[in-house]
Amino acid sequence: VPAAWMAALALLAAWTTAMVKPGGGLGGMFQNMVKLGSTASSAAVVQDRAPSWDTLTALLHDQSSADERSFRQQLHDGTLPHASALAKMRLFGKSEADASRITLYRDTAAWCPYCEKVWLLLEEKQVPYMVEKVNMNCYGDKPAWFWAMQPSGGIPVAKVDGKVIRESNDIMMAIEQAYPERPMLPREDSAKAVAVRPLLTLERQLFSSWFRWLTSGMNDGAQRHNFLALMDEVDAALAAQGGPFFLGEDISLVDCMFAPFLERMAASLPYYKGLLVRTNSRWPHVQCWFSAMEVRGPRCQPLTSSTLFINHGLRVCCLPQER
Ligand SMILES: N[C@@H](CCC(=O)N[C@@H](CS)C(=O)NCC(=O)O)C(=O)O
Repeated sequence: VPAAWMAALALLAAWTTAMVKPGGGLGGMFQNMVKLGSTASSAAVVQDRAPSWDTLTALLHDQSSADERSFRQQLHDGTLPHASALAKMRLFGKSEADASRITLYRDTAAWCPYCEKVWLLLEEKQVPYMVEKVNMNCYGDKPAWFWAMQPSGGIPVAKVDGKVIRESNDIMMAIEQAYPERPMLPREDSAKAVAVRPLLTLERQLFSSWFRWLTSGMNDGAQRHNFLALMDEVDAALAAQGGPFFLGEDISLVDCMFAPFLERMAASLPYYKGLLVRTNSRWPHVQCWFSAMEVRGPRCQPLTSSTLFINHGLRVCCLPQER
């Protein structure tokens, strides 16, 4: 153990000694740290002087601006006028009983793109819902109740009208069926309906090509070429429907499926591969799509994550650590 660390532990031990009470048990972290320093093996009790959650809540309240307090109140009440990854309940003018029809189990840090696409759909359709958060493997453990519900540990999971659904696409379809108001897919007998399946296939192809390229240093030229060709297809698909969205002038479930991934491509590729996506003149329809998604405004704010936030998430969860 370095000398500086030992000195720090000795200081900590001295400090805790001032608060020692004989006869009781030491609590968690201090106990371990004091034992580590091995100077306080006789210590019995460290009084927990940490402020309580209630005290911290009161402190936060006192030191917040009126705007911050209002934000937290609306967040708590499920009445924020815009989407927030912090929200645990969203009402859209409905009751808590309405919201309890759907619980979305998503990741605490809001990094998972599959959770995000379900979230975008709920926000865009203004379906009231509840949220439970669990950690991703890359930064934490999941609670036992989650493993019992989802043996693979994968997210997202949703409970829709009491039924547990464990795949993001199935969750989206279940939401679409349970809430036919504000439809996000064209009617099955319409001309646009035939475009949906090929677009969803294209989205998966684009995702695979991006992810392979991003996470491997092999065949960089070929991988780049493959990604560019698929982006050309995406741009052509947007043009074919007249834009700005994938099925034309209205946002749809297809946009919700593409958004988390295009957002991550636009954040990561300039940084890791020197390729602009958001502003690349080779893909003018993709540019229009990004602009249209960005002005969805308070109903749905899909593309507001910062580049730094996205790249940090990708680095922690997906990229080889030595990069
Ligand atoms: N097939 C799944 C794939 C979802 C997926 O890959 N989720 C990742 C997170 S982005 C996951 O479950 N990872 C486990 C974890 O990190 O805890 C779906 O579409 O729902």
